[in-house]
Amino acid sequence: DAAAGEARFEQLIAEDSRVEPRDWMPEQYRKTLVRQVSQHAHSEIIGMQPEGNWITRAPSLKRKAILMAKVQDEAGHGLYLYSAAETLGTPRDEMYQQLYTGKAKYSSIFNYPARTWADIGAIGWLVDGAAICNQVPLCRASYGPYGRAMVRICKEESFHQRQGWEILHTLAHGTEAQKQMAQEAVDRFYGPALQMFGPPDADSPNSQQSMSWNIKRFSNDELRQRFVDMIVPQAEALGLTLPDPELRWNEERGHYDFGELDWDEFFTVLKGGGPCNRQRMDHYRRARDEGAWVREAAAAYAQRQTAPQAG
Ligand code: FAQ
Repeated sequence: DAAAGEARFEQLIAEDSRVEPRDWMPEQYRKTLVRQVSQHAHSEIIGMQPEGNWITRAPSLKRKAILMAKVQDEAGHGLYLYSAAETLGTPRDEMYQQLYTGKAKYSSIFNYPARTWADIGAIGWLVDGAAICNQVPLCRASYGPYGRAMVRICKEESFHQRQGWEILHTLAHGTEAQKQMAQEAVDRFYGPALQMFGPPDADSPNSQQSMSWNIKRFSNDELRQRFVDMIVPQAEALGLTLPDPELRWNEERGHYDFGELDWDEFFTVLKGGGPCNRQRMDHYRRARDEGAWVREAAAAYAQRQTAPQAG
């Protein structure tokens, strides 16, 4: 009964064990997870667009093959995150519909354009880097299917990050113009990448509850700090600078201090006013509309396979 289910749920959380699809869970826990996991899935799917833009223009056959594989990985991540979200009882079509109508969010970062080849490097290094920082703790999320999906996703993201770092390293050690292109890409993506961790803790309405349910393990600001601490030495190794005059080592805290981010810009992007929000959604809707006949044909074929044969 419900009381026993609730007690067991509380016990699972207290023991830091896993909640599985058939276990009783509070409605709000279920809702929080569907929100976070489906928005995470949408981010992977929309996240294919900035890099997809460069597949036909990658500077060599080898780089093209690598980029294609990376973008395909993002599609795969989206699909298994939708599968994880489905175990919570929301049909996949409903989640697609929420993205299609603009009701569901996806990560702010994918509303920025990839203007140059160096941006592909910056996306790999900073965007995948931020994704790993945020997602490694999610491997321990209390909801089993989400945590398990994260394990494989994180392995692939680590490879993606090295791929981006290597693009930037090559450019940063190339001609003056290439080095400048790499620096400009880092200048453009640094702030938006730091905003992927979400609003500051004081403006993060979901954090506290998600942390008490062991979905999130660290607050938005804690993970943002961890990311800054990680990328400063990496930027030095690249020979590039991070565009923040307030960035400096704080001996007392044992962390890097960094300047306030442009939160007005962040909330504008969340409300649909970023540089590419419109383009990303138009493209998604067009692809979905144009692919409708494929889904219908596949469904009709599947039905014919299971229906009793005539004659
Ligand atoms: N963009 O109360 P909180 C990737 C929303 S990585 C847009 O702090 P929460 C890999 C938030 O949803 C990117 N919206 O929320 C890749 C909430 O609104 P809601 C995806 C944001 O959930 C790389 C409101 O603000 N990663 O795709 C953002 O506790 C390269 C209040 O915020 C994930 O989704 C934002 N940046 O914490 C792919 C990771 N930040 O839903 C392709 C899993 C916050 O109430 C190429 N998600 N909001 O309407 C999480 O860890 C959490 O959901 C946070 C937000 C940390 C993102």
